Amino acid sequence: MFCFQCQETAKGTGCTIKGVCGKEASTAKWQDLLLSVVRGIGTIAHQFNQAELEYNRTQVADYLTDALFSTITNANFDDQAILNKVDVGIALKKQLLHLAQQHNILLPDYQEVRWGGEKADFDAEGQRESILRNENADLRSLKELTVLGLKGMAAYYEHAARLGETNDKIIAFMCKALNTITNPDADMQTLLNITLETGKYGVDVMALLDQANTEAYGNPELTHVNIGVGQRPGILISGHDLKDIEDLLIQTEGTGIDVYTHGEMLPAHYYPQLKKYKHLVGNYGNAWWKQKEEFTSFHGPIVFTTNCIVPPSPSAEYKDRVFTTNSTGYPGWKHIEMGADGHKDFSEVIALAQKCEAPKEIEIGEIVGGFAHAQVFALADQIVEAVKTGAIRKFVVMSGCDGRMKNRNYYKEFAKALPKDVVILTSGCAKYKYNKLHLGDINGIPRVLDAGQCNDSYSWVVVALKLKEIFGVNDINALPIFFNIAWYEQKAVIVLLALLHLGIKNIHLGPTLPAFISEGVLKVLVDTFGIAGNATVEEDLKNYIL
Ligand code: SF4
Ligand code: SF3
Repeated sequence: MFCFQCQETAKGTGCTIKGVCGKEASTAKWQDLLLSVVRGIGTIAHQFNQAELEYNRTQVADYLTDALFSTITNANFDDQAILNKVDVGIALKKQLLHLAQQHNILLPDYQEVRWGGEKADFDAEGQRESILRNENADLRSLKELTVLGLKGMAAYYEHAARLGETNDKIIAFMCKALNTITNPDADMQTLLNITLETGKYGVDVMALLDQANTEAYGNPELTHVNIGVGQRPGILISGHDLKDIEDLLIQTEGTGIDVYTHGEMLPAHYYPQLKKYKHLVGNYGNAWWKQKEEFTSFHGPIVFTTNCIVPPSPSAEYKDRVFTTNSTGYPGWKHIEMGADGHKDFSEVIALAQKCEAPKEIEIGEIVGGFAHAQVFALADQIVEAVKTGAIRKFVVMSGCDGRMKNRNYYKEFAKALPKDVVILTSGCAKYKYNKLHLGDINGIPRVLDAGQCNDSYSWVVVALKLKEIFGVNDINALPIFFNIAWYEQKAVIVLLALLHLGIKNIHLGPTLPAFISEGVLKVLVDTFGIAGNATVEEDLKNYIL
């Protein structure tokens, strides 16, 4: 196997025997095979789009987004589920090939288009389609940067689509990008262009999801979230899918069960149409990587709506009370499928919860969040006044992911060491490094403003553009904002590409730079965008804040 898509990759270069995340070599091989089927379908669909041929676009969109999403770090560890998606893809590809023949559409002669999908070839094809099939490190790097961005885009698109918001242009771009990276002769410039264009559609997909979430559940608002526990049994819901938590809240109402959010589901509390449920009682625990201890003490069922799953140890007490849904999966865990009406049936989870003890208290108090763009705009006068009087001197965007590596303590220490006139703008699970530190406020404005999930990084873009207008500067980079982003998995890749597309320069990316960025590509990113890794807390404070 070879996988280098996340920040925790082995030795900072690539996992070759088993994933640090727990991914087996077999799963990596089937994911490589699945991605080759995705490239084949994307390439064919792109030719249809070029020829303006009508075909079942929704079927292609649903397939591509689910398949890409299931290969995101910590999303799906279930070989059989991945192989089922390969089978569905091969059947879809056959339909598309048939259509191409009927309409005399000439298809490119790429292996991914040609491959017939015979079961006996799965193993050899999976190995052939490894990331290392691209021998040139720089071309490979750009192709991976693009496909990893597409994975993040697929995840956000899937959430938006579940809430009824779709956009054919985003899917058409995905197909175009898949076509470009499938071409074995694509050159550096072509690949660089498609990588950067991925960022444009990254902005569009985050805007689409923002619209879907706010239309369905209202604008996030300032909210105090309880981090303690109640007396009743609970269900813990993790991941990013708001439609799932809504279904769960509706179905648990009046059952004597409390619902708790976990990890990236915390921002559900900020939405008026979700926080109205009285039995949504709090957030339990921290970022994804602490789940082994926290799931044990939670006592009740856990539902994963997206990544990040940590494989349980063989003796894990909680392993019979975990459920997956959407693109996630884990061997032996029950997967909840979507019903024909677009809703999930959580009755089995609820019945199990009724037999469980209430969660054990692991902390008490509350955390504050809900500062997506509308809430920040509501405070705009106060914020602008604070900037004008110098009460707020700088903003630091510290969005992104959390992870288990020790060097991530940088973010906690950096947050603690920031001068009292600096405000942290956050989103994603990175915030768990500092959202319980009680960093205080500036004239009533909290010093940690949490917009929500990683996709809500979009809010900081909207806020930055607004500040640019208010302060009358021509360049977004002239604002007193420092971008110090923490990454782990591939949703952070699409967020990064989106920020680059918007012309944001000098972004710091840590705790280490991605293994999939080759030396040649790094040079381009440094020369064009001033991208840098982080140094020590002291050095970064001295160079960028003080
Ligand atoms: Fe390794 Fe990360 Fe890939 Fe898992 S996702 S196999 S940890 S690079
Ligand atoms: Fe976290 Fe997995 Fe990325 Fe949505 S839950 S930010 S790591």
